Formats: sequence, C-alpha cells, structure tokens
Amino acid sequence: MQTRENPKTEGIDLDHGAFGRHGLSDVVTHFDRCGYVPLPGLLPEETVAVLREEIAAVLPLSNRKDFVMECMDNTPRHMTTVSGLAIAERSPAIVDLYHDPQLIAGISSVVGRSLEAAGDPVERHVLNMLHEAGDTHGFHTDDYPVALVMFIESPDCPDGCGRLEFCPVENAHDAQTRSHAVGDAYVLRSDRLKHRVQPIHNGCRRTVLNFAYSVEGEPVEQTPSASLLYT
Ligand SMILES: O=C(O)CCC(=O)C(=O)O
Ligand SMILES: [Fe+2]
Repeated sequence: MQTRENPKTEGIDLDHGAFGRHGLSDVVTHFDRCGYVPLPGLLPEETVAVLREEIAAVLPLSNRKDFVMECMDNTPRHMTTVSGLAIAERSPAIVDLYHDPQLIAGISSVVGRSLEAAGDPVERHVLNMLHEAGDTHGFHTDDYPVALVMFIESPDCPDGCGRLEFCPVENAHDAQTRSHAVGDAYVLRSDRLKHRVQPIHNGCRRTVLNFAYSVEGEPVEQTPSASLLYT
C-alpha cells in the first residue's frame, strides 16, 4: 500500500504489475503502431470500492448530455458526465491519483514518452457514465494525446455492449473492438485514433474515469469538445 499525504486517499492503491501484464514483448512499438494497450486488473477490488465512494461524492455535480457534437462529425453523445473541475472540488483522492508519480511513470513506460498533467483542468480527469438504454459516447478524437481509461462499472451482458471501438493509427479503416471488466484499464493514443463507446443495452451500466495526459514539451491544440461535454 502506498502512503499518500492526503488521508482520504488511503485505500487507493494500484496493481502496478498491470503495466507489464499486457502480453506484448515490445509495448512501446505496439503502442506506436496500434495506439491501444490494455492494462487488465490495474485497479484492485479495494481501490474500485474507494473510487465508487468518491464517484458518489462527485455525482451531484454531474451533467446529463444528449446531443450531436458538430465538431466531431455530428456524432452522438448520450451520457452523464462530471468535469475535471467538479472532481477537483469534491474528490481530492481522484486528483491525487491523477498526479501519482508512479502512475504517470507507468503510463509513460507504456507509451515510451514522458507524460505530464494536462493543462486544461476541465478535461484533465473526467467521469463518463453510460446508464440509460442506448447511451453512447460517439466517435471522436481527444485533444490530449494519451488517455488512461479505468473501469469502475462495466456491462457483462451476454450480447456484449458498451465496447470500446477504435480505428488503429496505421489502418484507419480497420475498426477494432475491445471489452473491459471492472478494475481493468487501457491506454489509448487518443488524439490520433478515432474512438467511441458502442451503445449500451437496457439495464446495463458503464462508468469510467478518463485521465488525460500531455507529452512533455508537446503543445496541444484544443477543440470545443471538452467544454461541450463537461460544462
Ligand atoms: O469510455 C471510454 O472507454 C472512452 C472515453 C473517451 O473516449 C473519452 O472520455 O474521451
Ligand atoms: Fe476519447
């Protein structure tokens, strides 16, 4: 268990072994080619439990979003979101996890670059919840180059729903889909890969925390997408 300065963050620990459990011999080359690396079991059960409590504390500040995003080819958004600012206000524990040097070092080792906190406090760490029939986070690219997405709830319905779908960097026409269980995470080259979350079925729920990072020294071009989705 790590010791953190903020007593509220006790209980938030990660299984750092997940950074080596992706089954890839050269993860950096794979990330450059494919843009997606799974991190199964990054969040131990106790951490998921603590994060659930943190999420309960931020949910009163959530926004329901049902619209098409013009700046992303008019793709649909049907989801409930919590912005980075609201998370900073209500959950020092999530903020602390976002800035955790061991976490940042782990993701940096997966992508082969030094990462740093995103400049935009709205987009830095956000919560996305799909919980009504048909909820979906439509195709888009992110402003920041690297996303760490962690699963707090994930549908396990037999037909499969709420899968991540992405188009690899080198083959934009070859869409791939991936499912994730509670406690899993993945790293995505999110500014280059078009990605979306497929619609969820009635009765299913999918809740993720998305941590966005910059590559040290590389500027980021911002679109209106984050302010449309999180404010
Ligand atoms: O929920 C996911 O798996 C993707 C989240 C995402 O693409 C985003 O927040 O920009
Ligand atoms: Fe995204």
